[in-house]
Amino acid sequence: MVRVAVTGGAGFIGSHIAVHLARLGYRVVAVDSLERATGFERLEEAGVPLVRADLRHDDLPDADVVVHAAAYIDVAESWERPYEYMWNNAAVTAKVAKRAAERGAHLIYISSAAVYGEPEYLPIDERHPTKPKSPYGLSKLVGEQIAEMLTKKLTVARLFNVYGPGQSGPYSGVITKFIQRAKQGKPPVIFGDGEQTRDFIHVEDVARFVAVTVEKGATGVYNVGTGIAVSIRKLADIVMKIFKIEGTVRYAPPRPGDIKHSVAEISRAFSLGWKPQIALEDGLRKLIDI
Ligand code: UD2
Repeated sequence: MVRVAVTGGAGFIGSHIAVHLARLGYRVVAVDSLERATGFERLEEAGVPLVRADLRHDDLPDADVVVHAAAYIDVAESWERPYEYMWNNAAVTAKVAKRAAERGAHLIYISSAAVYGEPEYLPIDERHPTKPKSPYGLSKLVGEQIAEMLTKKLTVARLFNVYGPGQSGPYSGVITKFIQRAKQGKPPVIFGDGEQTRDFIHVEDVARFVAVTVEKGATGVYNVGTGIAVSIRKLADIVMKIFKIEGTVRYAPPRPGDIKHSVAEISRAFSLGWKPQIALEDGLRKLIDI
């Protein structure tokens, strides 16, 4: 039986990946420091074992496939704590990649569209220049590069804006923020004019993508998005409609350092036989009861 270790396995994205792979019959172990874990209950419900390990200090459990999803993810915080971001995201990836290579394991590195920085053209394909705009983006890019140096059995998944059940806390994205307000009957707060666009991908579609790469042993760099650009204003309209929110959207000053547009070119991921299955409205509706 194929053994899979998912680092950050008790986090938002990692826990969805771990549970999905376990349901497909892989022997999954989640590895997590529990420093910022939010997906602990999801693992428990699905019966996925958890190893408490901080990869800055501890070793990785033995496995045939390593999904490396452990990272700090807050762009703003990365400006305050650049050293911690480089250590936890980039340096730890060096350790994970070396151990994976020594064991002949397939490494799937969960990266971010943040490696691209300000888009030079749209949609963003995998050949787009990588010029991150934040220490966070740089830490993920250096993670990619050191992993490429250390192992050939590598898949890099550059995730666009991920949402879904279990995203919570101060590090959550715009969808979670809008829904948290909607649940209190409050309209969304839009930073800037709301004309900025993003590519929102459901976390279960991300998990399905990872499963395809595991199953096929597919290596290389892949964008993981939907290929659909949605403006923040349109997102606000959809959330207000679904939650039947009265009143009007509020506007606040633009967030410093924000990029204007982001949308993925996803034909490479398509070529593996994967495609996103959850349309944005359906994904949002599924969050109503949670
Ligand atoms: C996402 C990732 C980030 C990085 C980046 C790559 C999240 C949480 N962050 O950042 O880790 O990978 O993509 O490009 O997934 N906004 C509002 N109102 C709010 C909150 C946000 O208008 O209450 C706007 C915000 O100004 C931005 C857009 O919504 O224009 C998306 O913001 P975000 O924080 O969800 O994600 P992003 O794209 O900055």
